[in-house]
Amino acid sequence: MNQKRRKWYVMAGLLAVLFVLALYVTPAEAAKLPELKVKGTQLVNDKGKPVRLKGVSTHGLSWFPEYVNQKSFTQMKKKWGINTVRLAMYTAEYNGYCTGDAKNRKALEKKIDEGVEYATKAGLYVIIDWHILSDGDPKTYEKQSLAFFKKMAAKYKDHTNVIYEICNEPNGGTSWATIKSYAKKVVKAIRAKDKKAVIIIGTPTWSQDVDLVADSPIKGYKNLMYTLHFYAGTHGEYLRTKAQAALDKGLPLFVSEFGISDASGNGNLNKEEGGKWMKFLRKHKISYIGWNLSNKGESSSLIKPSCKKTSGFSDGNLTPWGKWLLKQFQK
Ligand code: IDC
Repeated sequence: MNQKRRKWYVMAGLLAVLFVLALYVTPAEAAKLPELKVKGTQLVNDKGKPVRLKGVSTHGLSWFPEYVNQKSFTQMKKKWGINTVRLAMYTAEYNGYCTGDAKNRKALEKKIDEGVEYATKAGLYVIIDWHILSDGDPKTYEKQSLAFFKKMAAKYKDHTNVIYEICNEPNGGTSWATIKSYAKKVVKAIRAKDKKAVIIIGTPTWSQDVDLVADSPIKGYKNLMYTLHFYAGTHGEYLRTKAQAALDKGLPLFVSEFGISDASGNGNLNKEEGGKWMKFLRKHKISYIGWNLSNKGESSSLIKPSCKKTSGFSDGNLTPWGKWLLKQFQK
């Protein structure tokens, strides 16, 4: 072999190695999403430009774990146009994190690890949701929550796409003073490890009394947002007025869960009221997450009960709510 030809082979070999390396390295690199910040009431990207997160919440991770898979996450990003997925981990209901045994807790943590990994590979932001519900006061499982979020924050502090939601929907008359005292502890625990991630804080009365919270938000930390939830079949203008009052007082809101059925997650869809809500959210550049990615027989499920697939959904596999929500993502 002459000198020239040998050089050529070496070059070609090097290029091939580089090509293969690029194949492995690029997906992880591409998935590093811009770090998010809160500026005024608005979520912004690393360049200070307003960002709206739009996405889908899982049903309970113990209930419907099968929908947390790479194919479904990638499809939702590419075909549905979402940029965020929420991993809803019930604390009390149905093999909840705090009511089940140690094995169950381990399984749930594994599901979250998988969910974060799939979301990261798909290029999605991912919300880790401490889904309190029948345990109406977040202090009921405060100790467990602190341990959980310390663990999560240590694990995910370098992920730019992870968001922590620390108490889905306080209820049962739990006051903002009580929630605030819980939230201050959890935020402090998260910030000990993760200095910047966005943290979403639940508000009284199933995350509706944002106007009350706006009178006394948590001070001393950046990148905190507050939860506003609505189901358009039950909640209309009255709740938008409360939300507007909160925004006027400068409270950053995040709609980490909503539907257009009634508040039970079932019943008729109210598309007209849903449309009014979407207009309101658009006007204020508020992020929103639709409930829920499952085929449970209720009108707030995105997938028809007859569809047994857990990815690769066609339009025909979607419920009327699923079709409606997809149209919103594409607007
Ligand atoms: C509902 C589910 C339903 C489940 C129930 C458990 O859709 O399948 O049996 O929880 O109590 C919320 C909650 C969310 C609810 C949803 C609909 O955050 O957990 O899911 N909802 O009721 N707040 C308002 C409505």
